[in-house]
Amino acid sequence: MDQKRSRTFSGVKPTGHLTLGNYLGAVRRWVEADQHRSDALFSVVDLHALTVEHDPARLRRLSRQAATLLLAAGLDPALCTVYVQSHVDEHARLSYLLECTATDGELRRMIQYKEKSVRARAAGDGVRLSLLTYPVLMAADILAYATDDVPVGEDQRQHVELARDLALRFNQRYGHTFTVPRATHPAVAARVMDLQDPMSKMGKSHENGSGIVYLLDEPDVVRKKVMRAVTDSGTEVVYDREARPGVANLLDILAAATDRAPAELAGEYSAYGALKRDTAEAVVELLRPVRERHAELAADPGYVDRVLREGAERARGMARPVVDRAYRAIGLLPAA
Ligand code: AQP
Repeated sequence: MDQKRSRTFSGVKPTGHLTLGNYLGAVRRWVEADQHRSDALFSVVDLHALTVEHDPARLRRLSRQAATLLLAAGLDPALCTVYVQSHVDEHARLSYLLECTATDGELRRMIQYKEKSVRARAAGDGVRLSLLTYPVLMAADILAYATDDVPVGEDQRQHVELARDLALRFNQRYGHTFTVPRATHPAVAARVMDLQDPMSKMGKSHENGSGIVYLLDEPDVVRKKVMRAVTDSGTEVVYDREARPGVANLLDILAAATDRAPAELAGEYSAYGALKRDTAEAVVELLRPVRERHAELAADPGYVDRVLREGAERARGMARPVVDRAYRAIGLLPAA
């Protein structure tokens, strides 16, 4: 008997240029595994980029660039659905119902809210209400597609947990409506750290880019950033994320780029210099085809537009019945 293919949803927010962290933690698995083995949707989640100070023209540019990079990395519109979140109204439609399911307390506990609200206040900016509520929108992104698997980096674990909790609560109160999703993480490099500050995640919206490898960085820029990575005091190459976070981060990156195990690689190096050199070259080679394909696709914006238009149509068709079902279940009168 035919088994139903599982459903995958994940996304990337256009708050900056995509990074090596996005690639190793998420995008590469979408390309190599998820789009082949499941019914998969990948979205440029642009509404999430509105939760902090933003420039409209830059947001438009970054949204297009992110979509182009997803295709350049190897997402194939014949295998999966690639689209922009704001092109599909169902996300925002469902989000409100989930706001009526979530509690103020559970949103205030979100680590990203705590960290980013401190940052916004320190910069003298107001804290947008959407910074508090966007994990509910993310839950809507996931639940609208009856998603089984959410392939994400480690930093998104808490948000996917919230989506699970909301699905279970809604189902319990109003009858079975949503599939309960689960997060999946890569075995290695689920949390790539900033090369200049190995205690912080490599994040695309961070202001100082010297510890961040962007997917579109030129090879020499990648080499420079990796060679200047902060390592730990000591000279021995050992894999210990707690005691030697800088070296462990390089080992994670090299391991992910070469499909090896970080602890095993550690045994092959006796000095930081050689480890940095090999890591730099491995990253340059890993990103080379993505950069090259991006240049080709960026020269053909009509193709990217078409993919996004068709993707949004497909996505709408998948989300609408689920969201309509939720509207009925919660007690809203169907339009005659
Ligand atoms: N450093 C990382 N290591 C592993 N995975 C990562 N991801 C992000 N950074 C790393 C994963 O990439 C997917 C898309 O991420 P995102 O666009 O939601 O977040 P971001 O790149 O971290 O962007 P920001 O704006 O800089 O976010 P904050 O401010 O939250 O750091 C996700 O699957 C994510 O896990």
